[in-house]
Amino acid sequence: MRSKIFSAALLLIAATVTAQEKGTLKKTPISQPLVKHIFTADPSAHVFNGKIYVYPSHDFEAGIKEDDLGSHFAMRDYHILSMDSVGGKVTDNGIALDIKNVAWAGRQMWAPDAAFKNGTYYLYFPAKDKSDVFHIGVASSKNPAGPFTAEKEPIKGSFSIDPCVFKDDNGSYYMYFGGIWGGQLQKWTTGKYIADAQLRKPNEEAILPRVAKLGADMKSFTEEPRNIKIVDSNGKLFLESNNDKRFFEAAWMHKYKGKYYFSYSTGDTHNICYAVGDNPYGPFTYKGVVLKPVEGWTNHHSIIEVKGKWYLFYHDVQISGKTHLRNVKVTELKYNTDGTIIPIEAYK
Ligand code: FUB
Repeated sequence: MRSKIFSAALLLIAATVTAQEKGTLKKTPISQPLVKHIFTADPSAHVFNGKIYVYPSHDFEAGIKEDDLGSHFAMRDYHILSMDSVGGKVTDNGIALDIKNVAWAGRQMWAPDAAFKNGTYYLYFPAKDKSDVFHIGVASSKNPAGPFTAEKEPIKGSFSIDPCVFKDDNGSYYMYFGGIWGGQLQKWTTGKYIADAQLRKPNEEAILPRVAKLGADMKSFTEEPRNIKIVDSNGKLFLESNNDKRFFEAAWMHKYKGKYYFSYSTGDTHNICYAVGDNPYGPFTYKGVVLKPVEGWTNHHSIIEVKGKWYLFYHDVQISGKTHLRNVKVTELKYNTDGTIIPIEAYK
């Protein structure tokens, strides 16, 4: 009898732990939020000086009604997370940049990224200017966790959202960026901002992400942003109707065995997909899914190598159950011998 009561108690404890780990999720997650005291999203991870730094958006409840332009994502600052190893203690390094210290920015500090060159760390971040047009700003610091000092103007020629800054083996840096719908990429298809530009029709070619090489100062483009072609196995560009494969937002670039892997979110179909190319400008041939849809509308990620293993940083809404209050996570990513990525399902 005593042992029956003991077993029942154990079962109850196990069930409680599982429910706590799941948070608001209906399914069991494969990994837990890196931090729980603030909401974080869009994690761009890097290894600097042997330590892992995660540059996320800092979600908060602004009380703004949800819409297709993402008005409810009304973020106003950045906090940088750091850890010595995956699975180790995670430190929140406090406010690294506040919108009140960015002269040109009006609202919505969205997904950032960071880079290091010659003793200086650079934080790249999208924000709407005072006329509600997204541009990409840059701020610098001697410390990877900040605080960062922002330039007075956004990067000249920059637009839209979700910068990813990639350093190639020869020391060149490239910024990949863009996001449709609320990210306004559809308004820049002529190279100029067209306020009332429409989204593509289903039978039209999908809008393409952009890339521009960064100048030696890390604060400018050396060229007009170029379109990045993502093609199918026959070399054909995707149509807008191929919305389970075409680009939407959340660009990331990493190199694996000499090939360039461009990964991105498909937005309204919620996949993180990838396409592989032979140089930083593409074209990139679609290969498949990296991360299947997570709980919450958005899907966003970064892929880095740490001590010979590869990791996917991503987010879901485990803590809040609300699309605009997300939490960042990490899990191992594995390749097949042919270089394709084994797709990740974030829930068991
Ligand atoms: O965090 C705001 C936006 O949501 C990001 O810029 C997108 O990538 C999506 O995650």
